[in-house]
Amino acid sequence: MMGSVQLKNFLGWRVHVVMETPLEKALTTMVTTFHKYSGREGSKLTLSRKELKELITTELSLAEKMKESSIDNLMKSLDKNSDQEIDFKEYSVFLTTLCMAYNDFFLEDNK
Ligand SMILES: [Ca+2]
Repeated sequence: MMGSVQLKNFLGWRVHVVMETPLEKALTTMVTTFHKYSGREGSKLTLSRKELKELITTELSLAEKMKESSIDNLMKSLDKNSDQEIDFKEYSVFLTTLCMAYNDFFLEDNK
């Protein structure tokens, strides 16, 4: 039924989902991907270095064979408050950076 509201149980939260558009689906993926990894060890709301490595090497094909030193550098650059964990805000900055790189590729391809 068009416009119908379904209740989805995600991490125990009751989320109302009304006919998700592609952009909304992308946002949902960005959020759920974070939580898929953040819940693996330590704090459930942040990514440890190990969780960050698992996320980027599994979810980003360009990072599949990233060197340990590159992961260290990425971790250092994302961890703005230097608590050795990547919180959702720090992860959002990472996604924004990726988004801008994708836009640059898009503009380059459409010249
Ligand atoms: Ca941090």
